[in-house]
Amino acid sequence: MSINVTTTCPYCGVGCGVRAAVDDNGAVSIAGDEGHPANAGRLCSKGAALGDTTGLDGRLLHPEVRGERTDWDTALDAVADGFRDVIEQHGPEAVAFYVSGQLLTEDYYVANKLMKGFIGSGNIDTNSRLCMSSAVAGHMRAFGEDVVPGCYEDFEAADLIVLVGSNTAWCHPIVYRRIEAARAARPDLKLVVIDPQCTTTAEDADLHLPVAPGQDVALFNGLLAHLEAGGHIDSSFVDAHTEGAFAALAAARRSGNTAELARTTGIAEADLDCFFDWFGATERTVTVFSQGVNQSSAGTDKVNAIINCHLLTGRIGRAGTGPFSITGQPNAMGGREVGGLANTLAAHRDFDAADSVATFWRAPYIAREPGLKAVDLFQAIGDGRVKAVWIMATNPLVSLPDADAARAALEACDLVVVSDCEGATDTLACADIRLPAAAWGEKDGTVTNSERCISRQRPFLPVPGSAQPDWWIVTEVARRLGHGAAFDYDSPHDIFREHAALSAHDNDGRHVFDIGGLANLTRAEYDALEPLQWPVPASRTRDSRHGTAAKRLFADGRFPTKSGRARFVAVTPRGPANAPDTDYPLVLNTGRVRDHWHTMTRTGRSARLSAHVDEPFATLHPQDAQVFGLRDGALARLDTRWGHMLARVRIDPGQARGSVFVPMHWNGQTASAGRVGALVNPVVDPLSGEPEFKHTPLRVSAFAARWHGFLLTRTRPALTGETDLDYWVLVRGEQFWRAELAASEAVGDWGKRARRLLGATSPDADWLEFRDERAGAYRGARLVDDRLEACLFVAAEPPGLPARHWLGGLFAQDELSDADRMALLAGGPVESGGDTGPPVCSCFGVSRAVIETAIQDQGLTTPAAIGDALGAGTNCGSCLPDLRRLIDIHATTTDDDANETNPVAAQAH
Ligand SMILES: Nc1nc2c(c(=O)[nH]1)N[C@H]1C(S)=C(S)[C@@H](COP(=O)(O)OP(=O)(O)OC[C@H]3O[C@@H](n4cnc5c(=O)[nH]c(N)nc54)[C@H](O)[C@@H]3O)O[C@H]1N2
Ligand SMILES: Nc1nc2c(c(=O)[nH]1)N[C@H]1C(S)=C(S)[C@@H](COP(=O)(O)OP(=O)(O)OC[C@H]3O[C@@H](n4cnc5c(=O)[nH]c(N)nc54)[C@H](O)[C@@H]3O)O[C@H]1N2
Ligand code: SF4
Ligand SMILES: [Mo]
Repeated sequence: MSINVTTTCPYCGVGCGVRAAVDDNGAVSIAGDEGHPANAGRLCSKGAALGDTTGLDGRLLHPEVRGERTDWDTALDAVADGFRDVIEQHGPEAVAFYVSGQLLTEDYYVANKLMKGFIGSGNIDTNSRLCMSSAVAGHMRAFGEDVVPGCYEDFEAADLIVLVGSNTAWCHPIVYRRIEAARAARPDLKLVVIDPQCTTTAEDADLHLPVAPGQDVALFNGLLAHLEAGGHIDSSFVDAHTEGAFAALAAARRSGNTAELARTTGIAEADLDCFFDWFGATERTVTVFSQGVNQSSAGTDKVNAIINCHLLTGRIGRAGTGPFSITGQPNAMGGREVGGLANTLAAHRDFDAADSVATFWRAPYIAREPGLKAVDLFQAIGDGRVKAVWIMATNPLVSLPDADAARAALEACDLVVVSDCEGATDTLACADIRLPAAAWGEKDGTVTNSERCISRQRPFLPVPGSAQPDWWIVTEVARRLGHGAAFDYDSPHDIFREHAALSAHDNDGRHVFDIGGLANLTRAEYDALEPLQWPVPASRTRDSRHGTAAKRLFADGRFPTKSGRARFVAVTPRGPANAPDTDYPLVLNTGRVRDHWHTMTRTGRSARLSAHVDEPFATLHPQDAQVFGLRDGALARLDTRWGHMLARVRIDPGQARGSVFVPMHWNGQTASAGRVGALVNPVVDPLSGEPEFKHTPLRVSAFAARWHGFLLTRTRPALTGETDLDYWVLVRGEQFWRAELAASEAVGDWGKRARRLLGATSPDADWLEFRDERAGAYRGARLVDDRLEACLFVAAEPPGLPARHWLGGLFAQDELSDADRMALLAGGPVESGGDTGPPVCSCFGVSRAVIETAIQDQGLTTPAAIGDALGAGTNCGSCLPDLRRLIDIHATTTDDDANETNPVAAQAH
């Protein structure tokens, strides 16, 4: 029987609605939900490829205790006994949960309730500490509560959009599509991007301000002083609804004149003037900020420096205005609602509300103090203060700063429990107990997106093996710890109602987060729940749930502080915690690429998503590359005081001088030395505890490889044991796995090694081989019944290797022709035009070469024309910025210039 549901995308905080269908053969198809307010039917490349990620290959399907597969009773008893023993011997502060913005609100709620209400410790923290905690702290200081005042429609209503530390085009693509559409409809709408590097987002902007890393506070203080000097103060708003303006302005004036500011921020004076003038003159201004702001040792101050400018101009709570913290994970917001951060209690209440929450929960041992924040928590695990930890829906051994120290901490910990959907992750490798969690498509519950919109995630696939949803697992452990009565839930619906009721409990309008109007939803109403924005207090009638009441908050100028006024915060610029020095002269900046999600456990399953950027890379400015002797496409070794890695060099004039961008996605399962988290300084913002992922002093040198190579095999190759391979990276292809390889030591006998790597040890294997000892080249291929099974190519330098995409195509063939066999040994297609390179458009697999040929031969000058000719860019639109760049390149340069570096692929920041 076929199934059709509407659900929500499990990736970014845009929170797009998805229509998922399963046909009679079990095939999954995915489309955008036209009815969802976030996306109105659109999906980005990641959302569109969700169907590629639901397979059961590699899933964790059964509980395991110390490496042995077991049943749930045994595993749950082991978790409960382990936690109980530690609590009895060492107290509740010796245990902890480390959870995730990828849990559903219902999962999150029970985990938080168990730790803070029943185990009685504040030690539950979440990966939102690495992501949103500076925004949370900034909101609390300015508004008295963690509230995002605006909504996505404000992007369409604005006349000026300022994106600060946000690569929106790649990380919040559907919001970016909405901005693009608004700009097309109203060319007067101006876009300013503030980012040290010229990202895809920045390339499209009317004005790009390449701020020196960490200097956003100076920049926004400069803006605040300029707004005052230019007479742009909304005095009636400031007088009636704010406090602290005097001190904030005094601090801002110290940022100096434009010339001084240009020196601190590294931005040209004329560009500063232009930005200040636009901001001053434009009433409808939205300032969107993301990780370039939050992930900083001055993250909270950056947030308040931005909010100050909106308070001074009274631009908040009205259409087209406001500071807008855009959330990363699908349920970053829901996690904050339930109180999943160690320094909040529950339902936007702090620890001073402990008695009230304890009464509601009937909690015997409510925590009265904040617990350990993520980085401190792992240090406490490392030094033995925390002896048992349960990690859910996050992969900290890849995503934490100083990730090798985090690994040492887990290795030394008495009891490590990990709940995950995948069978092999870096974190699971350290787990004593592994619990199989239901994945997206199987789970049931709610998430809240960046604009406070609560949406349902609905199941459309059966839960496989013995996997169980996270809420069930937590509840079963709670029962075994003796708290059955408080965790007597039959379904997420029961949990959601309790969560909604808690938000209204003792509220009386003091907390904006109030969804009391949903506390009595019937099961059928919960199942049919349409996306809606909070607050939804009980006083709102059911009919007005879909109204506009919740779209913008603070419209009446009342804020949830004690005085009812918003607070300016006087902030003083300070640079990043550690400046570069002679040993580590560069700065490591880390972040994301368009088609991968975090530690790649999900997008790494999709061949089309893996094609856009297929290796860990380090992007350098051409002059830095020259200084450090690095060539485009070569391998580099990156060292910081905390760790090292290997990455493919990309040279890009859009990269800030002195700064090196590296993506966060590769992990110990997909690369030998690609975990950038191991290099990141674990210094944190003193208020929020958020790490400085964007700024670590770095040294870079060429990696002297004796040979380079790659292999393609139908089955996933096991490379973790090949210790002499300094560099390997595993890439998912359509019908094969590819591994890129390199090493500093020569291989004695390639023939023997190749047979082992390709699984052709039996003497009668159908084996093709070519060697050129002098050139250092080797090619080997294994065939089974004339079908290509595996092949390996080795050369002294990367350019000596054949094209990957052409070879990948051979795996689609049931039988190799003689010409194909020849080509395999020759290391390239015999007829020309056989290879077109990696795709720019992942939806239709259209490569750069094909697009460039069409631009030249057919004289195409717009992305729409490329779409008509080739289909590229007509589905999800994620590649539209890339298409515009290719058009620009061909309008302004000759082919030879354009080929010098690879601008499309190089824009991977
Ligand atoms: N494709 C994709 N999309 C994602 C994700 C993903 O993994 N992949 N993850 C999601 C999550 S959880 C999050 S949190 C968001 C993150 O979304 P973004 O914050 O947009 O992404 P990042 O690449 O981490 O960083 C954004 C930019 O900050 C810039 N930056 C660095 N230092 C500074 C500075 O000092 N000042 C300023 N102004 N900018 C600076 C970087 O150069 C970078 O371009 O993306 C979400 N969306
Ligand atoms: N260097 C560097 N590091 C960073 C950042 C950066 O910019 N630079 N950004 C930081 C940010 S903003 C974030 S949000 C983090 C993200 O970092 P992580 O949270 O560590 O990354 P994910 O890969 O999303 O990990 C989610 C894990 O949960 C599993 N999972 C998925 N769904 C479920 C489920 O329903 N239940 C359970 N139990 N498991 C599930 C997945 O298989 C995966 O193993 O990374 C942070 N780390
Ligand atoms: S923008 Fe893309 S990744 Fe984000 S929610 Fe929408 S479809 Fe998912
Ligand atoms: Mo995030």
